Amino acid sequence: MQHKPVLVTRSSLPDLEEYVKEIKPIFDSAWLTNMGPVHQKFEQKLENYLKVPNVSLFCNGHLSLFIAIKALRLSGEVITTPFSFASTTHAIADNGLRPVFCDIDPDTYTLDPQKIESLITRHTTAIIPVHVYGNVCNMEVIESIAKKHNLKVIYDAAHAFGVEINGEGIGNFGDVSMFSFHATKVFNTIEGGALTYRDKALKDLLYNLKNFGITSQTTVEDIGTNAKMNEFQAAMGICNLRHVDDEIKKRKRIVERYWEHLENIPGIKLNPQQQGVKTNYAYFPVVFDEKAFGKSRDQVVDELAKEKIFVRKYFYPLINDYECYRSIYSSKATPIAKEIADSVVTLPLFADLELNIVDEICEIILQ
Ligand code: T4K
Repeated sequence: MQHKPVLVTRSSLPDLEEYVKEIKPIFDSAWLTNMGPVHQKFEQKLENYLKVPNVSLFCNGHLSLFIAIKALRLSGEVITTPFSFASTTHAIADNGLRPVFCDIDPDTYTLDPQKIESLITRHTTAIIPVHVYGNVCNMEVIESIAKKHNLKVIYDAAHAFGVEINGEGIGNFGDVSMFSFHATKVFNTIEGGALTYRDKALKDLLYNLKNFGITSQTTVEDIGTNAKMNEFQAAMGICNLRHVDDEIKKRKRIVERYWEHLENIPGIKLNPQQQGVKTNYAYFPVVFDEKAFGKSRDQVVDELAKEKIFVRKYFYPLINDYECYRSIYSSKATPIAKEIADSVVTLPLFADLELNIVDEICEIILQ
């Protein structure tokens, strides 16, 4: 085929002139970081866009999740999903806590709430579910379990920027939600992340924890870290926020095209459209049932690669199969997650992906 290599995603960028205009005041003032005026302006704009009362910005999604866990003073065990990016579990383990893996729901790939309660022990202090691919977790059941057992809930909403449920911003649920603004996400600040939460009292603590725990020039109250979003990242965020709705519209068109080709094909399972959910079309996962489809996921990946289409197996391997965890855990304990991890690919999806490339991708898959 005549096209350039097609990767799983491609960062959305504003026009160069637009970004230059946005960073000009940073050059004029020489205030580059440490929660400057652009950072503050962006934080407010995000509160509006995400329809949440409080946003705190960070240099990336991972450190924001790490700090959320620290801020809630969790201890002991945390129930989470193995079907995610490394960040989710690493943030728990790096806080000195024990991740406890719960299996996932076979339709949404999010934590299966029916399996949570049997994993709760007297050491459990929190649940960290993931809105994986932007699919919304069963928050009602998760939060009723949390309430019953007095557990905190932190949602890893890295994939869920702009997602709403029944008109409400997804960042309003649980104790805290974490968003990633990495270059590969629907909305990016180059690198970046944010926490959203209803409890205003968290604001100062989060501010201090991302700035070494410093509370004044002569007081350091906590063992914090450096996780501040700088002014150039915030400026990129302000620019990209102007265009994100258009980007999501373009993604929708691509997703619809994939559906036109791949719906109702035996052995192919597409990502569910959830009722009441305004989605952001973050990823396009496809699960292959080798018996019904006739080819395995890995064969499909290889065939596409021959045509310079480089899909990704998000999220394979499962986290409980990672070298750094597998001596303590077994993926046999989470069989549904294992099955999905072994049979899923995420197809290329980004705003400027041409529809004829989508047609080609589907043609190769269906041949
Ligand atoms: N929780 C969840 C559930 C997550 O998925 C993530 C991140 C996090 C937490 C942590 O958030 P951050 O700390 O990252 O903010 C990528 C991303 O680096 C990572 O942010 C993301 N999840 C994960 C799912 O994907 P890789 O190692 O697969 O990225 P890489 O470099 O292979 O890039 C993938 C494709 O993206 C490339 O083939 C082309 C495109 N790309 C990449 C970069 C770096 C661009 O177009 N521009 C770029 O600058 O992890």
